[in-house]
Amino acid sequence: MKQIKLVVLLILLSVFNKTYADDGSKLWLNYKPLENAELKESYAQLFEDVYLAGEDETIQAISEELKTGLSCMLENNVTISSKWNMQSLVIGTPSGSEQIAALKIDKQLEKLGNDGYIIASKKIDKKNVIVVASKSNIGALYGTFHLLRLIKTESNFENINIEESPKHQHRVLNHWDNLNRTVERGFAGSSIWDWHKLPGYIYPQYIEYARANASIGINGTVLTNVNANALVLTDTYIEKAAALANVFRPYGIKIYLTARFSAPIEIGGLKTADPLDEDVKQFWKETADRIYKQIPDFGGFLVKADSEGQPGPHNYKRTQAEGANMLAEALKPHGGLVMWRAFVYNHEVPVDRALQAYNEFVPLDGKFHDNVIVQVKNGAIDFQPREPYHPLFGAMPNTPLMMEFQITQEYLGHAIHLTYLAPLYKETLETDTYIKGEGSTVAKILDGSIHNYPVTAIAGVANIGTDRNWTGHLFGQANWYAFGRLAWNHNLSAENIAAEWAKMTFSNKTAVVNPVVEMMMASREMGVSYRTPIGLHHIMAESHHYGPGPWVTGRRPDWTAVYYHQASETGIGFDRTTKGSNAVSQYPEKIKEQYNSTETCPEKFLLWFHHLPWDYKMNSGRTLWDEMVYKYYTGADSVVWMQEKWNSVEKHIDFERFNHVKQLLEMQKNDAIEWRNSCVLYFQQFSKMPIPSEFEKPEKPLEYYQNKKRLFVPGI
Ligand code: BDP
Repeated sequence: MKQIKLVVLLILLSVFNKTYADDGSKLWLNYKPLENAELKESYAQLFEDVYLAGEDETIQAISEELKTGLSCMLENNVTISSKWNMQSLVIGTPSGSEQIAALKIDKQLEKLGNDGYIIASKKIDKKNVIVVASKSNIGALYGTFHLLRLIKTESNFENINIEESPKHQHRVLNHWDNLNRTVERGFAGSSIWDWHKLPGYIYPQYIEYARANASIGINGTVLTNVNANALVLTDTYIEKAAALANVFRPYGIKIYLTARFSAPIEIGGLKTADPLDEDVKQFWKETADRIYKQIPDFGGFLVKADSEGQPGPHNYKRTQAEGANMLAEALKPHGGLVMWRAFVYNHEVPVDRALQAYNEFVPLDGKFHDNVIVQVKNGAIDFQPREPYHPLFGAMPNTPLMMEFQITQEYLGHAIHLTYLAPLYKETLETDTYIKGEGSTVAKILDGSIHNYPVTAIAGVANIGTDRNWTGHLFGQANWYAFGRLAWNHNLSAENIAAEWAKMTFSNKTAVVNPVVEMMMASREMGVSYRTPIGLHHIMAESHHYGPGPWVTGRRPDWTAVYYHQASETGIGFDRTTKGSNAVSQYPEKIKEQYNSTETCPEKFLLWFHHLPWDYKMNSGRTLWDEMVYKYYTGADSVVWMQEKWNSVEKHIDFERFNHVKQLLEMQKNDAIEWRNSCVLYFQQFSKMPIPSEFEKPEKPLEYYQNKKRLFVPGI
């Protein structure tokens, strides 16, 4: 009680003490004054006068960002002018400025493309300057954000020479936001899109959202849920979406909408949505025309069809390609893109769910129109804490594929657990498929270098809502940030991104950066260990997917846990080998062989591909049962390690953010113990083996955990 009183008192103090209170609302763009006084002084001289060439809305956005960023971080008065006057910072394009044109960097910029840029030390009229230049104003905006990041992270500007260009053309957030402002799998409040007040009212948050995305290179946003509502395609909603598009345009962000396949029936008054029906085609053509009238740079449609009850071409015995192509034809005259999801599965199809997308899509390779890209989740089941890469990557050389990652932590502790996802993203991106010899990583398939895809893209399911800190958990911001950074450049390391984010969010002090990065880097593996070690998957609680549920059974086997873990007295794991469901055979030969044998299958995927006896010997020398228990216990214990790390930063950061994370870590610790106890007790019924004596016994019996109900969990 005493402790709670103290916490409340400290919170009150922090709220009233403006200099300390930080609610995280400014994200990584908080532009606090630099801590290093000497550096601040020298930067202040370097970045006092800016020549910013050009004058459209993007240039205005650059100007605003520089004014705020430089004057806050450097505590100086920055002057920005559109005339060359021997300033020391020069920003713009060769077409917007004689001085930049005179640098003869056109070819270099051309090579970097529209979004690429350079930041380099140059001489203009014999004056040493730092130039941020691009072919386009949007590229100059990206370069400006990079420059501000370099300042914030206290980088060296001497003889600077940076060249940047993105690895994917389309770097997109997917919002699973409904028109009533609920967010499917959203844990950070309501949807930030206030459809009721649009188009009349523009929240400042819309601009902040655009700035944050542009700062990490995101250039597209799908506003609505994949489980779509056809109403968004009516004029009333298009007008609302257009208002958002207007806000985002200066920041280089295009909007996309989700297209409900049955919209011709629901809002078009037709009797069918058959993609080969002429009236249906006409409906979509007119719909596209109506959208482009209001949103001339509309990005296109994202479609979930024939999955989890959503309508689709299967309803008319048509293929996924026929469905996608019909929409592509409607968008084609306007330059729009169809992002067609490969997440197609049905419990009535009598094969392992992991096989279904591949079986459905591979025969259609090359049959999609050139403005269709197929959006594939990182793994074949569903955003699990760990999955092997989706076998579709590499299997469709003639159809551009894009990645769909989840940023929102549906299966990784919602906005309560600290789980840094860049290691998960990197694990998939760096997997070698060997499809064209060694080095044929998933990343290289996505960026087009393996199959020469003409369109390249990557999407992340957003974790953003109306919470003051945007993502519920402050560290959720790091996942938004890391997704953007990797969408721009998949070669960046998870660790460097974490350090960059920590510096921009908290401080450049090593006493902060080091522990924060260590926590972040360990957090995903920890989350896997206390939930689904050794390749276990889909054993979470029903519906909300937050806590443990290895006991979940039900009508649809593909939505139960018992279907996936297959635990019995003889062993545990899903046999996907050539003797089982044969999912291994969807992988290229080399990978297939590796996964098919227990000798070579990485232990992290063992129970994903193999059903093994409880006394199977692991590399550690332990039995499978002991190893599993060991993982559950050490995983849960490591949250305590994380708490200690976090406590070490207390004296270096503001109380408000410190306490926010501290409270959540305590919840995470208790949840991790619940996962551990539930799973160990549940599986022990089958293994009938003891918990090794070095570990404390679970406090409560299995029934206690089975009966624990969580009500009104958000995000459903
Ligand atoms: C699952 C989610 C569900 C989504 C579905 C999807 O539980 O809410 O609608 O993915 O991606 O992970 O369509």
